[in-house]
Amino acid sequence: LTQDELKKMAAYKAVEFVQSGMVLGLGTGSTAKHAVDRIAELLKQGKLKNIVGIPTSNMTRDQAVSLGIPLSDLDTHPIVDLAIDGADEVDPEMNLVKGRGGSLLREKMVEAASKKFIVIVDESKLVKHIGGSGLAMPVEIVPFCWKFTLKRLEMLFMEAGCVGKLRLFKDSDKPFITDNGNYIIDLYFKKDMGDLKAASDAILRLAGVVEHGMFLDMATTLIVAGEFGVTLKNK
Ligand code: DER
Repeated sequence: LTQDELKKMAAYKAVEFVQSGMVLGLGTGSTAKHAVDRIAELLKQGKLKNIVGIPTSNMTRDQAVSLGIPLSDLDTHPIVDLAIDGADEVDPEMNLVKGRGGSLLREKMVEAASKKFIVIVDESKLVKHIGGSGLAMPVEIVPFCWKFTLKRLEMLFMEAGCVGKLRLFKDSDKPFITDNGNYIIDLYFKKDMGDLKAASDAILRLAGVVEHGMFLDMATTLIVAGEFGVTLKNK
């Protein structure tokens, strides 16, 4: 099975929990894309009715529009019944790293407003503890004096050997711009960042920081697709 087939399996399993009449948080990324496709398919087949989607990015909004999924937003639906989204890393407590696709702010707003949040991953996303993989920990910041903010973020995690990099558009030297007009600093840790809640609070205290990619204590269900099939775990 290819990684994409595993992602599709996890996504389809999650959509089994969608009921007619729900307000759905529609995630972003290559795994969530399959869930959005599947929801549209069931709507077309009449197996699902009266669904309203709250997209977590302009990319997902465009996909949902092209598939005919009715859309709304958090202003109209401040409470979301179920959100389905992927993740870059998942630890045993279901803490997540998200945002390597750049949509972390709207994802976190939608998923924090959701009564249930199903995370769908292939097994490659499972880690012992988040931020330890040496891969990017995204932080959305305002563009104003971004070098200053980058330095402040690195100093926060000096002991963990943290290095920050301004995210650029693919094959470009232009800074990546999020759906919200902000920049992203990707933090890379050489050592464990320690207590996640403390790290989260410290990052958010920095003026100039908008949001970060640690989703702590937010997921309610984890669906993992691996070579031995699909497993589901509730928080
Ligand atoms: O950027 C994001 O938050 C995405 O949801 C990411 O975490 C998962 O993307 P993937 O399903 O393409 O790996």
